[in-house]
Amino acid sequence: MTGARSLRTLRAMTEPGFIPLAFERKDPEEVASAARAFRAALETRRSVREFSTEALPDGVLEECLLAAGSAPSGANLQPWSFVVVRDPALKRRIREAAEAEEQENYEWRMGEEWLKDLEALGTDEHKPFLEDAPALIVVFRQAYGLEDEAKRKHYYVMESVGIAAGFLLAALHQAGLATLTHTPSPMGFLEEILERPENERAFLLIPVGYPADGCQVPNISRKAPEDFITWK
Ligand code: IYR
Repeated sequence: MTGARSLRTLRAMTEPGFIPLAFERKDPEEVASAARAFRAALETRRSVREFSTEALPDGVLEECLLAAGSAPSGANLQPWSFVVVRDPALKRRIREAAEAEEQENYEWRMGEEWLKDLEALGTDEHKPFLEDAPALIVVFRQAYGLEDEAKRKHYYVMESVGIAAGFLLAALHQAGLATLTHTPSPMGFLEEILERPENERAFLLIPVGYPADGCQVPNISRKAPEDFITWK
């Protein structure tokens, strides 16, 4: 077999059974302050739509992708793959295809109510960030597994890939990078341009980089705790 090892191969190489959990117990005060610090760090994340073309430090994307790949998943089948696009010609093709879809989205697919809901974000069909950002991470979900050309069932794919994407966004933010969660739907063009296998569907397109000088973001607010948390 060439290329990546299949999950089945990895499993065959792994001793069966259980191992002790590596768990670092924090003091109660430390638990609360760690939670507060992480919350405060995440709260400063904003979706960025104006990127600088500045390059990324070496190694950062790999670290963040490893963080994403550590997410929990249905039956631990890890039904995701990530493609990092840095090649300017590929970024251009992706921008052109995304803008073609978005043109139709804004023109007729989304409808009045949707367009009104987006007004505060100031978005339109132009997506220069797809070329400006030094990297685009395309998250794919694997609808089923393909090992040695045999199909294998995957479980809770949306949940699993959503969690991995959340880990990725948090890791990139914690590393000091800006991101956008972009869904120029339908996203089938990403499967074609990036020549993905038949079991993969584009899930999310994440431009990554530094904000452009003078970058502005919408002045939005977040729900009050009582509006989204219920204690019983
Ligand atoms: N995909 C379009 C429209 C869009 C839709 C939602 I829902 C957003 O939160 C933001 C944008 C675009 O990216 O412009």
